[in-house]
Amino acid sequence: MANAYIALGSNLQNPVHQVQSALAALSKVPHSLVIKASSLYKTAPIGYEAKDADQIPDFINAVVWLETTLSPEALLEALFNIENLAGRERPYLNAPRVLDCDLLLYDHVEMQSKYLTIPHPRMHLRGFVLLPLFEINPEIIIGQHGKIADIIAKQDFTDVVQRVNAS
Ligand code: PH2
Ligand code: MG
Ligand code: MG
Repeated sequence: MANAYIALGSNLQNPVHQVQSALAALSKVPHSLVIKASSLYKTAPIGYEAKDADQIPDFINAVVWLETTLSPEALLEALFNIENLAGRERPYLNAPRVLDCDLLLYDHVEMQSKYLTIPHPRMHLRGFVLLPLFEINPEIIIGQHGKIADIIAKQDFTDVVQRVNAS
């Protein structure tokens, strides 16, 4: 069994519902078991031009810990299927999305291919990933970036991340 961590994000069409449906879909991925899911977090959109940022709706984000015997590639395909079932379209890079499912970590694998880079290349910069990930496993190490607690301590995410439930 490998330990995989998956980030969920939505900022269209009832994001809370989208993320909860994705959680339900993840619990049905073959050869896999959900170990833990984080709370839902309401987060300000990151990575948009300042002139556009106020037109981009807030996101709901969460992170899920899955045990799986699927390969990283097979798991990625399962995530694409979940995104597509939610009606995900890809009109342009970082477009508002019904559902984004990103594979963050897969055991201690470090790999780079056309479709998949693990650890996710920007996860160490993103409060909307780091805080839910820390909530479900504070021992996480993110490749060469090191311990999650140290990464979080060096940055200030208080303005971008707000926990919206405690389930
Ligand atoms: N995803 C992005 C870009 N920016 N910002 C927030 N708050 N949450 C996201 O999930 C997100 C984002 C690209 O995947
Ligand atoms: Mg993403
Ligand atoms: Mg994605």
